[in-house]
Amino acid sequence: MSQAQKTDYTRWRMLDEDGKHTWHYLNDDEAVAKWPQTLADKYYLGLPLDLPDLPPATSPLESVSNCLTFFSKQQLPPGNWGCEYGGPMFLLPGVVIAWVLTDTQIPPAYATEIINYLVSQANPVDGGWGLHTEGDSTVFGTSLNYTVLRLLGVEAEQPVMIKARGLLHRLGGALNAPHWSKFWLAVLGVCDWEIVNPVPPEAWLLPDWVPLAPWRWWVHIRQVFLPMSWIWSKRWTAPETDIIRALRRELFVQSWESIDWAAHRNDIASSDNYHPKTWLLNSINSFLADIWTPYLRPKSLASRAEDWVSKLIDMEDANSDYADLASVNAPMNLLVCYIRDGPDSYSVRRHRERMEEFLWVNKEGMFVNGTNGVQCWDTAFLIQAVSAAGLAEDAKWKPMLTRGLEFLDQQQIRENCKDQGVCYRHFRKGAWTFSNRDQGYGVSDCISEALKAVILLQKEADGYPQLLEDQRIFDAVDTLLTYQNRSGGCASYEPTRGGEYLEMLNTAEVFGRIMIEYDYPECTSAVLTALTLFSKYWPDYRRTELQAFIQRGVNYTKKAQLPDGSWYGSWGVCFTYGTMFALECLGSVGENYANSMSVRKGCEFLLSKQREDGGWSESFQSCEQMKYIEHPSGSQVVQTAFAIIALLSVDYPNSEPISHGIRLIMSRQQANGEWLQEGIEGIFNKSCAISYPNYKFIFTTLALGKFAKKYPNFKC
Ligand code: LAN
Repeated sequence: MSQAQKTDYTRWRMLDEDGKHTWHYLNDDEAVAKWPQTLADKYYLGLPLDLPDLPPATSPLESVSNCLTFFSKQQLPPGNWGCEYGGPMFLLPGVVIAWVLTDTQIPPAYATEIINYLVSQANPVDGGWGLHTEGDSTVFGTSLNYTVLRLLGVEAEQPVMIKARGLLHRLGGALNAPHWSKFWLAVLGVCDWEIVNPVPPEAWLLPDWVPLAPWRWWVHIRQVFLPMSWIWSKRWTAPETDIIRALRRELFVQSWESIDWAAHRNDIASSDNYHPKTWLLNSINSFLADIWTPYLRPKSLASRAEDWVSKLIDMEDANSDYADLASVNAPMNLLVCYIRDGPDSYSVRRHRERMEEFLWVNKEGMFVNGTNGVQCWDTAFLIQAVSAAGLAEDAKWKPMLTRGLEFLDQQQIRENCKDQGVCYRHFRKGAWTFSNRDQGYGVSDCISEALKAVILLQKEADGYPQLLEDQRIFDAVDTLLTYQNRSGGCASYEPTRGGEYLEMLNTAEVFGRIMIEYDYPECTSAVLTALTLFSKYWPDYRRTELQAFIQRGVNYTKKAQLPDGSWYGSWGVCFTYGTMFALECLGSVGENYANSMSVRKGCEFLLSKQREDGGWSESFQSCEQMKYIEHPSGSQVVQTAFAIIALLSVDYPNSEPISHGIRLIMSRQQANGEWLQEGIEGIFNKSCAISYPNYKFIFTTLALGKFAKKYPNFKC
């Protein structure tokens, strides 16, 4: 297979069934004629849209209207918006390796575009791949993506492979890979299992009161640890093939036969070592690897642990109809089912189908998204943005917003997980997820943003159908009220269950702050603003609890403010993002520039970062290094919008800096109403960037709309 091939981009279609996104390549001309490519497909694929120029905007509201003219055309039939959700470079390998290991057919169009994508992402200087698309090359990214290309048939002597291999060898080869890479390579049989630090399923047999018991870990780590531990415990390895034998020669600096695998368990390249393993973890690992597993581990205990882990995996699959939490655990769960239930079992077939939902195609090729989409999140924000502009009752946008509301109506989770206590799941009745209902994981801020959108349309605006009856709104609020930590802050999927000392057991090496839930100013703010809005319409519902919750949340928010007046954002880039949420939160309870010291400091922080052209600019590196770092290409539309939203939500009195930012946003709008992609917008676990392409439409609209409401006579 040559890397120069390209599929015919006019044959790709994205199907959105009830918020489930899958990509289809139509080989057959008849099918092409029957299923025309939509504007949204073309936009995702980077094909020309041929949209007419709109009359240039002379006011912020006209700019909003131009944006909505563009963006409304991208709305998908169920009422949501779609978008790519790339950035991380370790997700595609999991999916492709799992396909290969489970004899899943890889359609040729997929293989071609995956190859194209990886080739396009190879670092132009050294030929490697990083942890994420913006990062420097790492052994993690390079060892796994090199493996993917080889598994998909790219010859080892292709220039792109020679270059990548050269870099991998300079970084010490795959022996220097982090844990997750060693795991996949061991499953493939490219490494020996001895090189993989222990992932003992016995951890799941610890009583709940033990401070390091896995139920206390952050849900992502816990759900990845489950299938990983089952496979590790079985030491399952794929049958040897020519390509595996070839990879054994290609990925290492030394001859494969000569490697003392156990001696390299802790090797890791400095490029990958974002969170070095602690002495505690190293001691536990050596006890488990050198003493417990070979000499002490009773077989009966191992099999009891495997059985329990296997049940928990089944519960995860059942609770999400095999969609699973994200694209890391889903391919691992597929592999567990393949090993345990056989290649033609229902569990394997259903996993294969659901894994399709992680794939995305853009102009560079096919890759794997961080989740099975951003459906509820983007839809909820878009509704809020249009409402903030005062346009919710405008007949022109009502049909679009009504469909958005219908989508949120469809996507609300109606029941808690079956046996939620047994599988350590949190309440989810009345919740919304980040993506779609099937995925099944409520998140504090996703529930809140969707709830706000519903209330804004059903209560604040006239003429919308009352799709969610009060009880469903109360269900959402009841669940939200379970989210507050003792600190007053809220975390993401669950309240925090374990102490920060658990970070000492962070085995992943490449991420920070991953072992437990933390308080996040942005999540706390979302919950508080949702509860404040809710209590405006239902002032008597659990009134005392709501008031106490809000008060504690405000106290937490103030405490979380940094000495320079900013707030650190953990999920978006970065201090501008965190400060926007925190100020919105304070603004929602009546604090403003005139009456609050905290607000004043927050505003001053933002103003100190405004650039000469009126914009704000922050790089994802701020998140990694925890200090404000400007984006190398100057002002960014998205951060400019964040800053403006923040200033407006606390009544910053001087319109001058704000209008300066507004002008910058408007000057970047294209003739068809869109904004072009700029720097990457999101982050997770401090080190991995992830894109939120719809932010350039949603947050600009919110900033422009809020501004237009406050200064209706402003003209450019
Ligand atoms: C997300 C995406 C959305 C995000 C917000 C809602 C924006 C945030 O406010 C709360 C946390 C949440 C839900 C979130 C958590 C971590 C995710 C799921 C991701 C950043 C998308 C991908 C990432 C996931 C952990 C990727 C897999 C990697 C592992 C380390 C397991």
